[in-house]
Amino acid sequence: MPDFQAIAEALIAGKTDKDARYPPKLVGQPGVKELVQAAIDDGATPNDVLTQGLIAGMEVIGQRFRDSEIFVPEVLIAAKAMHAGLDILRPLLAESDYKAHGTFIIGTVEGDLHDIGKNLVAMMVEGAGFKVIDLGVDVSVQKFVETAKENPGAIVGMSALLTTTMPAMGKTIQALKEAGLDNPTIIGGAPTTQKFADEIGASLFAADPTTAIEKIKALLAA
Ligand code: B1M
Repeated sequence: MPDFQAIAEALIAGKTDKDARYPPKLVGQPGVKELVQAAIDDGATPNDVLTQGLIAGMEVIGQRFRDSEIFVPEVLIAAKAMHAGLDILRPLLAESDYKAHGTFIIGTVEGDLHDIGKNLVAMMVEGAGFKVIDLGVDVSVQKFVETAKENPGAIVGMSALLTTTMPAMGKTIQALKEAGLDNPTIIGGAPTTQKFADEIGASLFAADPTTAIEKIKALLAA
């Protein structure tokens, strides 16, 4: 019987593989890598391993992070464990009839080099079952527009940490409209607010990754 719960628990604990030294209490125990492989060997579909193992674990991480029960390092460690599992699943998912929930383009806007929060959002959204295109930092308006054009319907996510770079979000949304693109947009980052999102015409605002995922899913379901 595939043990999805064990996969989720290993991910939450940040146990990537058997040889990992972290967390100390699980030294020598199988990690996400071995547990994902075991589930596949036991006949589980890649989709079930993804949704009931990896995504289920990342959901717990997201909720604990939002409730300030855990902090950035724990999220990064869990995301590393998630990637150990995804490395095994990715080729299998490509061969199967698995469809991602959608495509999520994300970048830190022009002039802004802060990427810690942006990376967390990218990892959590990927962990929630989306295909993520991470454009990195200091992303030009043009780059966002080009990528949106290449990915019709993809959600365009923008992060900004500086009050001086927030206006680039509005410029990007304006440029998307001028290019005739109707990709939904979501903004976030410490200085941004729902009020600012409304002013610049963003589809969504989220203060944290879990809220971002909830709002994106609700938008796509509407
Ligand atoms: Co910078 N910096 N920094 N900095 N830096 C701030 C942001 C600042 C508040 C510090 C301060 O003065 N108190 C200040 C901004 C002031 C302002 O604009 N009002 C500031 C400044 C001024 C600067 C420089 C201009 C400093 C200088 O050179 N004079 C310079 C600018 C460089 C540039 O970008 N062009 C600069 C540089 C840097 C470093 C390179 C040294 C480094 C960045 C390293 C990196 O990111 N790789 C850095 C850092 C680390 C910070 C602080 C200390 C931490 C930011 C951070 O990573 N937070 C920050 C002060 C602070 O916040 N205490 C500061 C943790 C991260 C998890 O949170 O990014 O908010 P956050 O992401 C959250 C949410 O906001 C949300 O989810 C995340 C998880 O909950 N979220 C989204 C983020 N993006 C989202 C997108 C979404 C949805 C949610 O949808 C798409």
